[in-house]
Amino acid sequence: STKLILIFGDQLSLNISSLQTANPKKDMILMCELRNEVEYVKHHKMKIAFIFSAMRHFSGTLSTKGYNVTYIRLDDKENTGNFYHEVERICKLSSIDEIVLTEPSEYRVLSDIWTWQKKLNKTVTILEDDRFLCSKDEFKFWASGKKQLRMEFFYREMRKKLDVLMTDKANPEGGKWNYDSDNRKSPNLNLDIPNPHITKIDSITEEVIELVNENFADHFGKLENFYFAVTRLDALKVLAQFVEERLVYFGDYQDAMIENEPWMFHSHISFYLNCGLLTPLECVNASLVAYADKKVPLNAVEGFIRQIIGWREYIRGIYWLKMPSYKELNFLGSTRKLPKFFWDGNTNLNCLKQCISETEKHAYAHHIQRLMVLGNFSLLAELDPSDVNEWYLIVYADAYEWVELPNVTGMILFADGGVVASKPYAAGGAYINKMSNYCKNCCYSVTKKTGDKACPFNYLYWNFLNKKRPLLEKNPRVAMMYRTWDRMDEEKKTETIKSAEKFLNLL
Ligand code: FAD
Ligand code: DLZ
Ligand code: SF4
Repeated sequence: STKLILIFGDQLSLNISSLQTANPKKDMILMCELRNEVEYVKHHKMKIAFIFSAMRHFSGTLSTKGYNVTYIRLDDKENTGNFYHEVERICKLSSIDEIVLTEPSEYRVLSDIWTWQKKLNKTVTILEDDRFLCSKDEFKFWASGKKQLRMEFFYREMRKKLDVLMTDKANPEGGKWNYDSDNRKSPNLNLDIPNPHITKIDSITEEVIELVNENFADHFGKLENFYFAVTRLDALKVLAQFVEERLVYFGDYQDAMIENEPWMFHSHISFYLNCGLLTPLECVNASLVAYADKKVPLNAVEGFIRQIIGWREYIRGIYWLKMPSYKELNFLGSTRKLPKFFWDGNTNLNCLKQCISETEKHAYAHHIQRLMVLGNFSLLAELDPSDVNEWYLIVYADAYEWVELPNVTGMILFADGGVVASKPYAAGGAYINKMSNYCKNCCYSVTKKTGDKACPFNYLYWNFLNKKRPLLEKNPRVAMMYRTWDRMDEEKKTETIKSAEKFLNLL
């Protein structure tokens, strides 16, 4: 019988489970560029170009390997614009007995596929995505019966299971599971930060950039600085360069931010991990080799590995454990619409301006910018979770709902009431000032607490805690802050709330 194997834009891995079932002589592979996928949220121009170019390169690789690939381009006349209708169209044109696919990464797409078998009257086989190191069932098993789902404990299980950085079955390398306390160095302006890896644009990417400019000119983001690897070979080069040049300081400066230094000592591999050009274990192993060769310290390798086998897998586990209801959560009842400056960077808050303009330029911002600047602001300004989720899904080239949603709803907005984070990641300007040099070029004063010149984070922080008191007071990790607030004199409290209300009303 003849199978139609559908490969999604984030399944660009030769060893993906669906392809392993393929008989290259008989079966058909289908990949498609779809208006619906590009426009259901209006993705960043650079993200669309990256994914389309990587898809086109991957389909080329498949053809070279002898597979029979049907690749539907965005501007193909017959292109219906969505997965179901493309599959239906191919089924009408060719004699297909069965549809086979590796489960899509997003609930939105998976729940649609559940209806296909009936509509098409053909067998639709959905295979597990074994590119992740922890299966959905394994995560459910780990989560069952637990009151709290803390990443740290999940991570330790993963370390043991994968036998990574272990001295024996039970004990972690160096005696500690986590070296985060070493990983909070303030930025040092004399740091020699390596240049990022920039992949040369080839004719395929050039064509795609033109296509995006023609079709999606009104989408957010710039397209002038295309730097992405679009093949596995080039993605491996990005990884190698990271391990060689940046990993050594990955831990030390993990939380540091410097104006006009978007890349810092991060790895910039999330794009490739998430679309399938790199595998998590090969990234982990590359860092372990550097550690074995004594080129990088333990706090760097441990920190890096924790992000990949810990955070990344944990976030995906939470997504599948909690969907579809997770998407609707709004524990704090926040309803403010996203301010316009998220789209144009036109704000006087220098930290936000920097992070937004870098996002616009690169479809990338590093973790602490997403968390402690953009995320912290979204939390304190009580922005509507669905607006914030949509923004993050649009603007980052590594964003797919499975990874974006738990980070936004759980990690930054506390909209899940504490599934992912044990307390809201709220902070005043002092934190941003400690970890960055943004405040030096800001028209607000980070040391002022109230009034027009004061750093908005300072009064928004207390205003937020005060307003959400009924929901947060019982949390032991926040209780101390309420005692500090209660000790403040009444005049200062009134000033704080007045400043916050004035600022928020102008948003
Ligand atoms: P590095 O700092 O070098 O980290 C190495 C790798 O660890 C990353 O490539 C990534 O695969 C993984 N990782 C680290 N932290 C996380 C995390 N919290 N969740 C999942 N994986 C993690 N990451 C995405 O891949 N897609 C997203 O849409 C996304 N949205 C985010 C939204 C918010 C509000 C926050 C706070 C974080 C988000 N992250 C997301 C996580 C993290 O910020 C990015 O993975 C990281 O910035 C990517 O850059 P890098 O490859 O240089 O990461
Ligand atoms: C993100 C994205 C975009 C912008 N375009 C496509 C596309 O045209 N075709 C495709 O197969 N995939 C695309 N993707 C990635 C999909 O959103 C991703 O495959 C889903 O998240 C699968 O659940
Ligand atoms: Fe941001 Fe406040 Fe610093 Fe300005 S002073 S950069 S608003 S933290």
